[in-house]
Amino acid sequence: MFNYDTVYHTDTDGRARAHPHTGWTRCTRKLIHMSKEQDRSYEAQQTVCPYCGVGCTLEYAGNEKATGTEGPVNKKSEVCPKGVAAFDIVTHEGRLTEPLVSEDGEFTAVSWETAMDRIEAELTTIVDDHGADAVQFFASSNCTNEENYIFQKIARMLGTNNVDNCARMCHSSTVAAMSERFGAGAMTNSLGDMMETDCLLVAGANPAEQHPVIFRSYLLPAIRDGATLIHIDPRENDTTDAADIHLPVRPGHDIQLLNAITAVLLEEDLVDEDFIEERTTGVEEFRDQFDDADIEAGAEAAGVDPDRLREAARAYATAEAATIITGMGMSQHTSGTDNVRALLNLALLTGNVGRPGTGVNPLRGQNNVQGAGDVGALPNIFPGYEPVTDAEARERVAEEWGVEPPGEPGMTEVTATHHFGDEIRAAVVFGENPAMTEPDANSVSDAFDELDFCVVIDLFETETAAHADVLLPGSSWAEKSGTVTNTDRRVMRMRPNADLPGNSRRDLDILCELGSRLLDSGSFAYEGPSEVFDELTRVSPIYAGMSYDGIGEGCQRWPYPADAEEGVDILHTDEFANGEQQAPLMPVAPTPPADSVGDDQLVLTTGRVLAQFNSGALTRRSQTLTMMRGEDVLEIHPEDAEERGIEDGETVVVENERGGVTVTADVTATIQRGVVFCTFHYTEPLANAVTGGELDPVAEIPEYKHSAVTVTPAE
Ligand SMILES: Nc1nc2c(c(=O)[nH]1)N[C@H]1C(S)=C(S)[C@@H](COP(=O)(O)OP(=O)(O)OC[C@H]3O[C@@H](n4cnc5c(=O)[nH]c(N)nc54)[C@H](O)[C@@H]3O)O[C@H]1N2
Ligand SMILES: Nc1nc2c(c(=O)[nH]1)N[C@H]1C(S)=C(S)[C@@H](COP(=O)(O)OP(=O)(O)OC[C@H]3O[C@@H](n4cnc5c(=O)[nH]c(N)nc54)[C@H](O)[C@@H]3O)O[C@H]1N2
Ligand code: SF4
Ligand SMILES: [Mo]
Repeated sequence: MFNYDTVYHTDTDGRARAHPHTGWTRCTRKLIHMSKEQDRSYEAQQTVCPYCGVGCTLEYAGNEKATGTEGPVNKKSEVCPKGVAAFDIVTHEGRLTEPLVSEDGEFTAVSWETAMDRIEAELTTIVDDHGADAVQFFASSNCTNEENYIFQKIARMLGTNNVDNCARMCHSSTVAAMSERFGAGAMTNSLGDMMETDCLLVAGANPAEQHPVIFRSYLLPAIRDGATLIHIDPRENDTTDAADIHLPVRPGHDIQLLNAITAVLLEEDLVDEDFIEERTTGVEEFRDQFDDADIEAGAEAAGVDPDRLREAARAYATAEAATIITGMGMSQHTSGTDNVRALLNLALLTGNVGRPGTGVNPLRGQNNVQGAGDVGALPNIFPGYEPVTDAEARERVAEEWGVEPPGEPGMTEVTATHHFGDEIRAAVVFGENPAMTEPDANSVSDAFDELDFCVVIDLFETETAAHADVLLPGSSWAEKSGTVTNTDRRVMRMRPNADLPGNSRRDLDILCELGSRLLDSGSFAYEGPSEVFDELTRVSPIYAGMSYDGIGEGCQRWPYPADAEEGVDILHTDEFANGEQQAPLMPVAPTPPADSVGDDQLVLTTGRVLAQFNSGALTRRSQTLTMMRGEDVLEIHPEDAEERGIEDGETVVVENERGGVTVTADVTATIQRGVVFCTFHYTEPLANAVTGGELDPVAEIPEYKHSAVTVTPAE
């Protein structure tokens, strides 16, 4: 099926490509030897990788490189190249080392006292004049549970629920759909449990590149053990290389595809009647909706071969245990919540929930995007996913904080940028880069200039930091302690491996000082992260039974009730997380994407590659990772290229009414006709200059995966 021994390779034109499955392990070894000359004698302590949500543990290895340690996830100490290169940014010469204030567009270094005085004065005036809802708080999925907990505590004690994190742009639609049906939005099963599966339905995710250690250490072993891999993705990528069935869906047409699979399950009687009877409601109405379903037409509308689709439906339904893995290809659409609802129907119809090897498993983004949500850095929930509208939950929080938080949900973060300069007068941006990562980025960038006041806490002068009135130098992953929660709900501890550069400060100290100045010092006086974690366990029921010491070098998994001996591995076994025994089956009708595609236009879908991470704030500054993948390309099908007179390697212009960018064409048949793909990791091309600001109506997630564009050779 695939050659496990092939190594990472570079094209002759220097464009690096990660090889499927293995490239990175070999490459990792090579990277360790490629380290810089100077050595520093930092302390080596087990901590958690700052990049993706897999949660590999690592430590300082000397020569400014990290090495994997035997952790709860990476049991054999394996890490991918990003983990190995994580020190490149810790010791980077571009790190912010002094607080900066902007005067007439120029940053000047000031003392911490001066910077904090300015923040206190400006935010206090704005809250006095316009109310606390005039401030938007951007929390950080790259930062710890304790930092995010304090951050949302500041917002809520000030009197606003306007706090959100980039989970909004990521799995907010998945969480909305799963919470609605199952009562919890997180992975239903554990990573270890995935090795028990007989079928993996990977929908709109590319774990071979985006969750490489999960792919290599959990999914590949299951596949090699005979599990069938079905990949629903408009492109062929490293995950597809290991797939038995590839369904190259047209971007934005997943509901047609999933409904056609559903129709096959019903038509061919591939459903689990006992499970449906015991654990679901609404089956009669559901069946009625599919009575006249035209499977062939559905498959064709989705752009896939009906026979392959039937094969996929049979493989998923007849497997003894089948698991769904879902990612951004599903979630990042104006129909994102509906896409996931349609996916959930498959699991419910076939009884693939609540047992080993089954479930619906969103692979989460950053090292603490799961935790940022768990601790309440979202506008509609308190720590532990208790709704802000619930009076009892507000009282429980008030008991701990001495102040009752507001009961109206706050603004989500993309919507907030649409109100910069009117309802929203100030922003506090902690460890996020929205001026680059939000859709229609040129407009977002302009919107930042409409604010009366903007504070950014980051490691570098990012694209967002360029709009700050005060820019504070925070601490990197290697300089902090605290906890993070990985994709399969495991809380793990971070420990420092390096000293803070210059006058930078620990993020937790910065936030506690901010809280003390804006509110009262008593509410933000903590000995350190462990004391914050203790408070979190009192406020958040899902963390109630955990302890900072108890986590140690291992992990604790939520839900972990106060009286339990350990956390729960598989959710929804006897009843769903909302206490219901049954979940509703709900038909979903397709809705068109926001951008309609003109005759001469192509559909741009965006995503990621192995060696770069999100806005690239960290990875573009890493010498080693840039050597692996230093520039973006636009994948375009040979026939689409030929029609436009575009040659491989040529510069092309990608544009629509929102903006235009230039990028190098990569003419390849791995992308389907009519679709082009690039990443959003680079400032040039800034992919989000052309993505649109239309949002899913339920979760307010943007449509990063479907933009109508024209592609022409550059003059
Ligand atoms: N190397 C690396 N790893 C990362 C990150 C990174 O930037 N780099 N970022 C982290 C973060 S924040 C996240 S959220 C995760 C995301 O991890 P993934 O969900 O795997 O991320 P994407 O690459 O955005 O999208 C996945 C796939 O969706 C496909 N796709 C595009 N449009 C559609 C569509 O309409 N339908 C379907 N079915 N598929 C479609 C794309 O071709 C792509 O292969 O990765 C995390 N891990
Ligand atoms: N076109 C397109 N756009 C997308 C997506 C897509 O698929 N396509 N995906 C979306 C998704 S899923 C996501 S999650 C977002 C990501 O969007 P962002 O969260 O805005 O992107 P990051 O690059 O992860 O930004 C992290 C920032 O935090 C800083 N940072 C990192 N660690 C620390 C720390 O310890 N302390 C402090 N103070 N700062 C720190 C970094 O320097 C960086 O500036 O992008 C979204 N945008
Ligand atoms: S798989 Fe993710 S967590 Fe593990 S080393 Fe790579 S980037 Fe870090
Ligand atoms: Mo994400």
